[in-house]
Amino acid sequence: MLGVLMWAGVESAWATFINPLGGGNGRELSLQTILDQRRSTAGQVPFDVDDDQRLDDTLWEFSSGRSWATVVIEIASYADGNRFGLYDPLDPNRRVEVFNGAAIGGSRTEIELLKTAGGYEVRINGQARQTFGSDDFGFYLTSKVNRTFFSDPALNPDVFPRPPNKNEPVDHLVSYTGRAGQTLQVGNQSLSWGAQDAVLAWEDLFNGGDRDYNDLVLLVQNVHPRDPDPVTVPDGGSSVVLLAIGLAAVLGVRRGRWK
Ligand SMILES: [Ca+2]
Ligand SMILES: [Ca+2]
Repeated sequence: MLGVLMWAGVESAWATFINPLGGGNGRELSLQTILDQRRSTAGQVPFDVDDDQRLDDTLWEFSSGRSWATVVIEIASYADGNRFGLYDPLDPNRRVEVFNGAAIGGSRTEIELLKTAGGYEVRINGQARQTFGSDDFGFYLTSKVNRTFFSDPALNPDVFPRPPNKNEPVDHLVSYTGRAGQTLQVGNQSLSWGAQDAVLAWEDLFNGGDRDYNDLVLLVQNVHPRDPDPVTVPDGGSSVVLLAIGLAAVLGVRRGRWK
């Protein structure tokens, strides 16, 4: 018998709470306002930073071999020191920096992934920088005070100190894929924000801080949340299938924690 299993990624079943006041005691623009001011479909197509979150934003894939990352806005007090990049989920210490602390709104970087004999070579603006073990990757943010937060909350060092989600691992990233024909205005650039393009919005403070997710907002084009990879089980694998069902149940329990 040949069983095919879906690898169950650990992901949240519920949207991540975003402070609607926008942080800075209301002096900063909220994430909703930031995106409404820039999206071409504002006033025509509803968009909601809570309801439209991608709940499967822990791991990603490129939609083809080449992608572009653009800084939409950075309004954190750490803005001049936040660094953003990709990490290898097989070894989260294997990272590629896409933007350093000097990046500002409109900064744009090309990312390529090339299959090689030894794995997947990651190139930044044409320069080989790192080799990943698979074509899946996560995103990370290293804050000005050298805290690194990952798109997979399970890797993060902090928990929310108060409700909602008190004592649960902090989700520092909320993500939104776009829709066909939609664009996002970034400075004088009008960039596609379609179904294969994602806005990534980060909270850069340990313990979730003010939970406004407007500290670093990026558009990464030509990506999508990782498809669950089928795992082929060899003949006689029925016990493995049962084991995997048990594992899925355990993961389901873990997932439930992250409401
Ligand atoms: Ca998330
Ligand atoms: Ca913040």
